[in-house]
Amino acid sequence: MKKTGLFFMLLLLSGCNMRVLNPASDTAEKLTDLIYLSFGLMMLVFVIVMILFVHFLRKFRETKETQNVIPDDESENKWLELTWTVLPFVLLAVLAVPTVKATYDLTSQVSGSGEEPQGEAIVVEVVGQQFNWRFTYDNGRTSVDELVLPVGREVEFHLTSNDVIHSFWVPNLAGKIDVIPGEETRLSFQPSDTGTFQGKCAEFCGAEHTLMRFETRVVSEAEFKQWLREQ
Ligand SMILES: [Cu+2]
Repeated sequence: MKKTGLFFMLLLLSGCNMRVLNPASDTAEKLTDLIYLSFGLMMLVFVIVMILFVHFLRKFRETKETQNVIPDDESENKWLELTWTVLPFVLLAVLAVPTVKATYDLTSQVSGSGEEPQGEAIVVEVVGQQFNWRFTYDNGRTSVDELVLPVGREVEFHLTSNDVIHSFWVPNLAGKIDVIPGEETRLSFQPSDTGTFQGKCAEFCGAEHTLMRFETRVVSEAEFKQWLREQ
């Protein structure tokens, strides 16, 4: 018990910085909102259950008077039964509607329709291989384990793998997307903040899977243009 208390204390003091709760793109923001919504609902259920739990513990505790009393057997209670049938439906609906909506939005954005990206979007070809990431830009500039993106511009990734299945993930910027040999998957988002964000492979892919990390730098348009010209 003491150890658990200490653990939560440390967690609190660490001011824990969770990447998925620190969105820096339009897509990541939607995902973070969903996490908060489901967490909020869970807490609501948890608190209500705990209050009822303590209430019943007190109400039905054994006292001198009730020691030898066996309460009446209640066979049904229409209102109670309705409540615990309908309430979960309501909770699930509250959770399901925004989740399905966000999933549709993101999937149409992610998998694209195979059309060319609209207007201003920049395209980055991504190749995952044991154990690094290679990024190729429109103008032929390539980089390994270093992804540079301009802030406020839609980016479209075309991803494929040279060997086994990997998964492309920058928690601050978007959800995971599988990177599959012989196939092209797509992902797009618009970074909203500048900064350096860690990306990683999120699918176990071999001995050095944990080292399959890359750095994502979101910079100003001018810095991005300059970086593109280098090399
Ligand atoms: Cu991998």
